[in-house]
Amino acid sequence: MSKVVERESAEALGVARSLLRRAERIVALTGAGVSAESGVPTFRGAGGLWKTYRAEDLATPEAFGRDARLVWEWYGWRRSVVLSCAPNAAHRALAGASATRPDFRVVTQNVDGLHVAASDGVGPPPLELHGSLFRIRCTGCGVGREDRSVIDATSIETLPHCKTCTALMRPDIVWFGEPLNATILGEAARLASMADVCLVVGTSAVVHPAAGLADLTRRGGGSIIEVNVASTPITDVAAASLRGPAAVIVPELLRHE
Ligand code: BJW
Ligand code: ZN
Repeated sequence: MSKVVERESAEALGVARSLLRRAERIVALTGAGVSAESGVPTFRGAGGLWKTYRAEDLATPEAFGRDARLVWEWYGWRRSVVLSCAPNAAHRALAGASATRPDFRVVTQNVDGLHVAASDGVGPPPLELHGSLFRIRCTGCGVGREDRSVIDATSIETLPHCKTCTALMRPDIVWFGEPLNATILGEAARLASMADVCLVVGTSAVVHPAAGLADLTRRGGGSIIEVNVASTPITDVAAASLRGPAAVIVPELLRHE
């Protein structure tokens, strides 16, 4: 098992930087914590969405089948929160590394679009494992589109409907119990398996299959570097675990990379 080097130890940043310097292929796996300093609520922990809302009532296909209006009301609110947020220094540092290093890819569980906003179309696009708050998809014919409009959740009739077949649209987000897009997950797994370093930022690492990607790097002989304000199931297997806010640590880590 890899030796865990915590942020508090003087070596930690040095070990992480040296791993990154030597690495040819890097995958950055991010979660809600990377957007916390942009003002986007996380899911778990103090102030997390699942403290106030039940995932079973809002983020499952069954919940949408029971009460699509309620689910859309919640997603309308989430969209309005995120629309008032901007990428932070961690998103920008990851976008910069992705644009300048040939084999640096960002894989995110986040649906807030802030990695895409930070990359501004430069470099390979971040892989969004769990979809996007700003894409919607038809429950009838499956057609999808970008959508940033204000959601009117007064009634089922006022919700977004398909321009092709008139059926109800849904958020293009992966809910609990739904499979991830096979092409996106396959590409993420390929990148993680081949990576020399998996840089895991701001995720509680409990939601699968995303949480298993870092292990693919380790099983392929690569190392894990973790950046988080708290410990997670990944901490024990990370070669270096840096404790602190992503917007401070990530730019520091990638500055000379
Ligand atoms: C900071 C910070 C700062 C804070 N700086 N850090 C039992 C065992 C194993 C698996 C399962 C099981 N039962 C069910 C499952 C499967 C299930 C699952 O994994 N459940 C577990 C919770 C137990 N997975 C699924 O259902 C997935 N699908 C699937 O498995 O399909 C199989 C299938 C195949 C074929 C046919 C049918 C099915 C789908 C998972 C979809 C997850 N969706 C969500 C909601 C999206 C909706 C939305 O956004 O509205 O995605 S859940 C939620 O969790 C969201 C996130 O992407 C995901 C991960 O959360 P994340 O990003 O880690 O956030 P937090 O809040 O948990 O953590 C934040 C972290 O940041 C913390 O560590 C903080 O310390 C840290 N932090 N501030 C640095 N400033
Ligand atoms: Zn349709």
